[in-house]
Amino acid sequence: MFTLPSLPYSLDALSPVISSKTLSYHYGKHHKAYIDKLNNLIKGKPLEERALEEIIRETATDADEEAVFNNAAQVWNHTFFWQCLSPRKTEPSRAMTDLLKDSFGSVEDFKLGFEKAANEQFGSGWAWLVQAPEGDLKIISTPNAVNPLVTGDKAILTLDVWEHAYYLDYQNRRSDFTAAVVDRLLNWEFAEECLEGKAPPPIQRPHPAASSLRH
Ligand code: MN3
Repeated sequence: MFTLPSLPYSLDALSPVISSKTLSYHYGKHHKAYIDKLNNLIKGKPLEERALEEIIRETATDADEEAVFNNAAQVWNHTFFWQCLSPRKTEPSRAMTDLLKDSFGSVEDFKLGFEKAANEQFGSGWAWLVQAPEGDLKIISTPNAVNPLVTGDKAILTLDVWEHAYYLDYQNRRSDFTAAVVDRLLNWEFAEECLEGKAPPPIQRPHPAASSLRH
């Protein structure tokens, strides 16, 4: 059984950019619901024996397992997303700054591109900073639950742009939400760990013996 990982900060730590009310619903209701649904869907099936990342990769192109994929990927996405946010202001390291300049022209151009991808993702989905297998950084957006485990890229940062992520605080003003998060909450220290491969995958194993979710 998968269990809800603890948040890396308190529910009010991201306020006012993300209110404690939003975070309590987003983490305590939405994220938890994905975990509960996933557990129910894989109960008694071979998939129950697999690691979360394996479940995601194995069901990504299987129309018969669409519900499993959607819930498993959303479990992964949210666990990753919470780590991409920091109550304490962080800045890209020199090495990260150089990479961002090489890929996007400047840190500011990255931020504008990332916000654009987040704002223009039609309907529910995610914006991502990823590292392609060739090593260059890219901005991508994905619909619904799709994530870089499916595209074959390494996730560095993400932003959830499902309405449940911002509607209580910003109503229809998604671009105000994305600008505030990019300006004040992005966790560049976590991004650096992801880039260097030091950050553990969000969730290692599904089983009780090793089921404390790493974050
Ligand atoms: Mn969400």
